[in-house]
Amino acid sequence: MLLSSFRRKRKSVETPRLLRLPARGRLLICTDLHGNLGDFRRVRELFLASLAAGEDPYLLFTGDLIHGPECEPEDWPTFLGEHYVDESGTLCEEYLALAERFAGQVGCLLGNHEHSHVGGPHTPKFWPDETAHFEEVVGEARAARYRALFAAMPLVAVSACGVAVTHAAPNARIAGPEEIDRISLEGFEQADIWEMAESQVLGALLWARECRPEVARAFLDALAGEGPRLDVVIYGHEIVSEGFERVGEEQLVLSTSFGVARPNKYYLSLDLAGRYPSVQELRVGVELLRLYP
Ligand SMILES: [Mn+2]
Repeated sequence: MLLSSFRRKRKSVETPRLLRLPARGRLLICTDLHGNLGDFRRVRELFLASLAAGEDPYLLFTGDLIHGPECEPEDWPTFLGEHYVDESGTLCEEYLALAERFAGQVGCLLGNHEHSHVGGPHTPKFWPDETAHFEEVVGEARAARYRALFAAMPLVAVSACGVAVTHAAPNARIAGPEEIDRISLEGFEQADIWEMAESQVLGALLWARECRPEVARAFLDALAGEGPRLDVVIYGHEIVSEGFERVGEEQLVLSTSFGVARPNKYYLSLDLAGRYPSVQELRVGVELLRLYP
């Protein structure tokens, strides 16, 4: 009996949570947008320009496309960088259109804010319950489409160029890449959000704000499994007011949009056929680029 229910559980894994990126072309990485439609459109423009230039780009968002503030410029806290008004619904529509038109060339990892709609604890960042607020604003029909979109999002991306991508800090203990594919999103609605970052494995991947270098190293080794070696992990979730921060040899925290002043918004542009043995190899002006030069 136990074995059959175990098998059934294993068989119910229908959505791969580990995204394997192409082995060539350009990888563009954009972190937390939180409903900033202007920044989304700027990123889309960069992707389309790269496509037109024949660079064969893959555009990867690291999650938290949605949930943003709605306040007047005079009430805007200065520590949140440039003022904008949340347009999460329109951003979802435009993301869906882009991902459909360029299937296999555009992707998005699940963030803790998307997770709140498909099994995660509701988030209280801008509203007491912004998960309910967002679904109320867009209406049930659109909310159902967005839930289907979020439920299919991968949790981790890997590439042959030595780079992995996560939503939050990779403070997770895994035995191998197959463990990522087995992660279930459901059943966390009642979880305490303050405990999520400490819980394995999903909670850490969606909520952890930091990670010790040796934990990141062990995560990358386990994640690579029998595949190409991984040396670098890129993520957002946390705001870096300067736009990016290198942590040890392995981690790069990147801020493309939310909470950052316009000149400090950075995205990443990588050569998927290249090789990145350390975050020290990521150069400002080459791989680390300003969203608004
Ligand atoms: Mn987040």
